[in-house]
Amino acid sequence: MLELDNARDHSALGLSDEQLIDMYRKMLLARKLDERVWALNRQGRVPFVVSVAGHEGTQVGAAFALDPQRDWSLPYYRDVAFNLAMGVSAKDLFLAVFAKASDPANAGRQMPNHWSEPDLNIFSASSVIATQFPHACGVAHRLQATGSDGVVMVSSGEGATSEGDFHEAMNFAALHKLPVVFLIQNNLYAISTPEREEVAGAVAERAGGYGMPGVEVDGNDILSVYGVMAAAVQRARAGDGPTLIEAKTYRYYAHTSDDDDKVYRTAEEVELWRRKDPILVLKQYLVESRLLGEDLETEVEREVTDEVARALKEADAAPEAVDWESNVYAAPIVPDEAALDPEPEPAGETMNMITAINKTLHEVMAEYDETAIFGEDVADPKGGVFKATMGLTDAFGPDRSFNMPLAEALIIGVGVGIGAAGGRPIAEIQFADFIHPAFDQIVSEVARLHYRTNGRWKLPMVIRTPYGGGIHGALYHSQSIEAFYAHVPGLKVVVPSTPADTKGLLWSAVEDPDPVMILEPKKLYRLAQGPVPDGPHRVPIGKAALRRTGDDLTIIAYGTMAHFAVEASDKLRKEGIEAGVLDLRSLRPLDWPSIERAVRRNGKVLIVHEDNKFGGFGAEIAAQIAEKSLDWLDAPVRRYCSPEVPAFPYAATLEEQVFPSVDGIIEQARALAAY
Ligand SMILES: Cc1ncc(C[n+]2csc(CCOP(=O)(O)OP(=O)(O)O)c2C)c(N)n1
Repeated sequence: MLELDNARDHSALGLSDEQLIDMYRKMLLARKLDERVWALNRQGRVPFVVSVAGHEGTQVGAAFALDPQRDWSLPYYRDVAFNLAMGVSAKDLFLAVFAKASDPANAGRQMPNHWSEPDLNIFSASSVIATQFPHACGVAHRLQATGSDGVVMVSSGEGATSEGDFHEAMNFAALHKLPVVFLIQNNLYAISTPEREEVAGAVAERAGGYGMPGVEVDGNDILSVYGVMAAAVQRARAGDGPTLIEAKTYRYYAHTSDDDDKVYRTAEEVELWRRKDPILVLKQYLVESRLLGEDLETEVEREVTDEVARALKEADAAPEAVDWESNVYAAPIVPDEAALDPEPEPAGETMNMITAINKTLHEVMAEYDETAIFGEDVADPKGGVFKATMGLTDAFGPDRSFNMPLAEALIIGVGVGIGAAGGRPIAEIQFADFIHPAFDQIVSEVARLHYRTNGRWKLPMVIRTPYGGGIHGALYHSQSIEAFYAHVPGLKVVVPSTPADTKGLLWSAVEDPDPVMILEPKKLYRLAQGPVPDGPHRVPIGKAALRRTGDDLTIIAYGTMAHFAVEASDKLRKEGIEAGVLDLRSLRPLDWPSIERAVRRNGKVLIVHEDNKFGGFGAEIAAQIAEKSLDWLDAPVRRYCSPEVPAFPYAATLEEQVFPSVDGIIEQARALAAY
């Protein structure tokens, strides 16, 4: 257990009289702002309010132990007082409440209380409970790896400590002795659910399982909170690792303006806690210490009231938010030129796809010091289950190439934090089938960060994962996941089919300021051989490659199926059918001009993918052709995909029946050509 500094004397804690008065001012400011915001809500002027009242002692006490110049924080939605104490202005908070265009955190795109202030190292938050914990670890990992002595504070309510993200982050923070302080504000309820129905044991005791100190503190006593927090920060700064602090506190109002707390707690209970109001506790201390007389109290009260009124007025007068469309991407890509001719084979040493990946990773990591690669078993000596990351730990050290615990949400969440703190994360998910635990981090966090902050945070993250079937991988080593992720604005999704493109897309992805998911067709890891240019080689994201031209039909495919389509096209040519092959390479953004050109060229399109047909990516291509190029069609668009069974049954006799084949493509192409 961490030593709890129970000094009831602020100077013993290193706090000056002025700092103490300032703490009081910040608490009062938060309370008055809170009251004002509730009033606005009752007047029907703002739709949604999250209250801080009751938590001010915990939050201001914690903030005063941090240094916004070098420390980072990942506050949660109730942290109004924390943000004010860190230097966010009351006006900025009102801009968020009114969802105005100049709301610096969200530009009107998120509900209020979704903090973000890059200038104060306050990282953007979503509404998803607990996703911030892995982010905090990522930031801390980057700080640690770059030799900074910065500390990361991450907070939540006690309800959040039941989420997997919390536990995965605690584990990782303890493993790496990361400079993180987990601050849990236990107000006894998660909306209506009382603590006894959500937390087994005590929150602070959860630290024990991860071998880190856990401390319980009276969250309504700002001096106790400050003492514990300062000790935890000092411990983290000294390299001694993370601490979990459980601050016992209470919220005086309902969970949010949409909640009715009368149905789950009594007025007497609220009243009991009001007697321990953190503002009263500090005020009493100040009066007893002769630091707060009537004059000063009146002055502080007036100052704070004026500040709230001024901030409200200014925010109210600010222009409304109108821009809903910009900043989905940091570098939007709108393909405008169709692929006209087959891409010439590049010159270079012939190698397979997995070798190309490994060589490229060595190159990009040598080129960019800020890159870090991590995932399950990626570190040497194993170097990845497919050997894609072989030699990287030896070459670049364990801070830049490291194993992750078996926790996919953590892998992606840590990547978010590394990216936030200036790194270029390259996350490996061992098999695409196991990416699903990270769906939330990818869709809610990775893809939305740029948009939700209107471009104030960028995430140049690469997510690599082997995907697809045809290798007897059975139901859980064969899945095609592209339809899930290509659907999501904010992500870029690419699928190479040749070793050279794998290299080129990887270089482009690492250099791209947006998150890019690279789906590596693992059937092609050793099957696809080809020349790969030496040194930096970039294939533009959003650009399809015409592999074959043909006047009878065009096969549109990607990944393993593009590889098969080329083989099918060459065989079809021998029987007099000219089938063009358009290898999409990039699913989002989609190279529409090249698709359109293919449709115009021969009016017949066969879309091939190994994912099942229903709701698959081919449906998007077919729909776009129907919407935009119907008049050019000479035959209905055909889709050749796997049937509606989970991909793919294990026995060779089963898999060969459902996995799309070269012969299957040929058969479909013949029928289409004859239409
Ligand atoms: C993953 C997720 N599940 C559910 C919700 C809905 N939700 C919002 S706040 C909340 C309760 C959180 O309680 P706690 O962590 O104790 O924090 P408090 O609000 O009490 O400060 C819930 C269930 C959500 N935002 N995210």
